[in-house]
Amino acid sequence: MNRNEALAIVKPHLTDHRYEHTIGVMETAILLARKYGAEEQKAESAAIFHDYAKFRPKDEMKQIIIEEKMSPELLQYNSELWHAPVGAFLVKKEVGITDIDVLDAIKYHTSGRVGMTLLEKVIYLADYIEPGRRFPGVEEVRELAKDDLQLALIKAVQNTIFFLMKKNQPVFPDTFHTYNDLIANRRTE
Ligand code: DGI
Ligand code: FE
Ligand code: FE
Repeated sequence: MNRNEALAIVKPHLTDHRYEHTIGVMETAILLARKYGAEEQKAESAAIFHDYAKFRPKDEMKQIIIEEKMSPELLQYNSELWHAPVGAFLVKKEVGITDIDVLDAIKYHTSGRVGMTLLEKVIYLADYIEPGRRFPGVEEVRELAKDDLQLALIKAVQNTIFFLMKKNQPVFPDTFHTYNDLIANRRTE
């Protein structure tokens, strides 16, 4: 499957706005992969399909989480989290992508996880800093991403947690675990 074939598959599942976002994530992910030594082809595929399930009905996502025995904890938190693991499942089932690295990058693109791979970091960060994103703090993360993937990622996860806390929203435990893992493995200057 080449890039245009992949984009044609994902397009009908997304709004125009979300499709533009996907293109931005793809371009950013390829640049980050090149800079930090991740596999460009995998970064491209994972980026194109990362929000594949974004517009699935909540009931359908909930059913998949239960039937596929995904973490039941997901159901207690914001349903915005569900499209990532459900997306990985559906991209395998409906699109036929079997590359575990690509599927995991999709699966963990919203919460991150402990022990993120380079590809997972690239996709998480590309999703956060793609050119269409405009929110407070994004410019700082874009600057950090130019020469320090790890620091950029820490800042992005911190901002996400701050943002949720400011709105009095619950924070999914894996998001905290991601943060703690990144901090524990931070280079000491
Ligand atoms: O799908 P995108 O909008 O491109 O971005 P995303 O996959 O990072 O999803 C962002 C949404 O997920 C946003 O509405 C905030 C929510 N979210 C991310 N992390 C957490 C979270 N919600 C809760 N409750 N807890 C989290 O840790
Ligand atoms: Fe997403
Ligand atoms: Fe996204």
